[in-house]
Amino acid sequence: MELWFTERHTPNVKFSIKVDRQLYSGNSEFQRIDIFSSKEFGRFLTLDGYMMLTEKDEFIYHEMITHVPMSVHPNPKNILVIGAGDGGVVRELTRYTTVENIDLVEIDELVVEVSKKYLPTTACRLDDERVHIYYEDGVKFIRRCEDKYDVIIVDSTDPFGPGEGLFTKEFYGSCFKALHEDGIMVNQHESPFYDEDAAAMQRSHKRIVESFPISKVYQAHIPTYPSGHWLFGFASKKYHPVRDYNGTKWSMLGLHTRYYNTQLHTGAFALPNYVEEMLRDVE
Ligand code: AG3
Repeated sequence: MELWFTERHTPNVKFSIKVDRQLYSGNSEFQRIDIFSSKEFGRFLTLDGYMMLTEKDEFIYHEMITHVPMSVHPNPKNILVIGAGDGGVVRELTRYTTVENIDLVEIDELVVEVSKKYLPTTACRLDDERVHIYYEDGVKFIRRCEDKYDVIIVDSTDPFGPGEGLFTKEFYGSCFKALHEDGIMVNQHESPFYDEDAAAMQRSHKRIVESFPISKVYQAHIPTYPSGHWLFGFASKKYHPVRDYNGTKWSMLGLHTRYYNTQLHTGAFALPNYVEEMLRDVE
């Protein structure tokens, strides 16, 4: 008997991974949570049947969503992470000795519990003393924040279900208010490739452009997400992600990364023409 996990990427495309074993399945108040093990990708986490991370390729996503803003901001000390209960973003952030405080706002406590138990390589730094976890809806949490953070990282699910509010104009406005005058917000920005994802990506880009003076998009190659071509949004009050980037300073930190490097940082902001056109259409 063969066991396969399948995610529907479009009404006409499916992506499947052969499963060795299902390690966990449960329902929280918010969503269904599953952990599988596989030969090709190691263990992987899905929420409501959508791929969140695999042990094999999560480093790409977590390095790119974290090190790009952390290397542009000259002195990031107070960080807010929204979503990301699997701990991948926190793992990357705790490598910066200059970071003083990390607030992690995750709506679903069960995601944290399950990740700690089954995904020790991503959830390994959630107990760092600088990390404070709030089990709350990020949309509500951020309404109360003003002039507080240097960097905000929005590691959401897709723009439906529990993560829907994290793609709204109101939410981006709250992020702007929650940041210091030179703050940076980065978010997972969906894929430009399939029509439905591209439409979601354009909608969120439009709202970010309306909320921040500097709003750029960068890309990475993530094999287990729809089309494998994924985007991140870089929204900023003051710093430009390429012109204000000091790669030499970041290299001096001596952090070992497997995907991110200083040349790739600049290159990731060079987008294919069809993506540039989609973004220009809503700017
Ligand atoms: N955040 C989810 C990215 C979106 C994936 N979409 C999909 N598979 N349809 C990933 C969380 C990792 N910390």
